[in-house]
Amino acid sequence: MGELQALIFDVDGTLAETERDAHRVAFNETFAEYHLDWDWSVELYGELLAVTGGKERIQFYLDRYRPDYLRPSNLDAFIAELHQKKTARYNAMLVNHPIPLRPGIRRLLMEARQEGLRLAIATTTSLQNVITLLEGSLDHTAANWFEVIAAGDVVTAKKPAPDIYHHALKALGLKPTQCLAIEDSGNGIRSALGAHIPTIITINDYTRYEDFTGALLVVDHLGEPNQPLTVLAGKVAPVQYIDIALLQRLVS
Ligand code: XBP
Ligand code: MG
Repeated sequence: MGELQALIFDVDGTLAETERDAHRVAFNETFAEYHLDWDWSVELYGELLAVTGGKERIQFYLDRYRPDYLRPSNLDAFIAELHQKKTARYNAMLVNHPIPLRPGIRRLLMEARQEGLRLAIATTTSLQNVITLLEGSLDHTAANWFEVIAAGDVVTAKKPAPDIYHHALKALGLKPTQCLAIEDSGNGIRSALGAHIPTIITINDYTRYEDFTGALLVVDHLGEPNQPLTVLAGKVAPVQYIDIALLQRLVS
């Protein structure tokens, strides 16, 4: 394997717990605004997360759970409109109430920058959502910390397809083995491994029982000196937190 040159981060569930209390709420508020009797409970949303991408998730919900819904003839355009409104609500929510980053994210990003590692993002969420999250929760300049932000509809096939990671690799001009992906979900790891990028997983409540076969390491979070991580799978000597030296060792 080549020496580690870049870290590629997933966003939702990896950088911050954005799904349950932000994306889900923004979807529901939008549905209410349109007087739709669609209400995504915390539990149902866990099932809907099987499909990545907000527009694709709405379509999946209708197909799977609402055969009764009388579809308008321009359903795709209607879903796109709903999704645009949802994105606006999500962004307003994050500006007013920034969501904390998960343990170890800020520390690892700072260390990566210090060590001269390149940074990128590969996500199925919309670009504006990523920028708002980074600026509100990390630093007002943080969108510039990432050389590549591969997001949303920049590819047609979203995760678990490998396209978004291929896109990021091409933009970085790196081989997969020179990179490491940090993901939180089964769809995420399938996408990264599909592009042959070694991957570590930080689980969360929605993803903890998913299939992470092929992960270099599965942990509950990246850890901090005062908040040790728990290793769930993978061969690694006992550690309190994941740092760049450990990531270098993992990929070498
Ligand atoms: C997670 C997703 C996204 C979000 C919603 O993305 O699947 O669809 O749930 O965002 P990630 P949009 O790859 O970062 O885990 O509504 O903007 O699609
Ligand atoms: Mg994710």
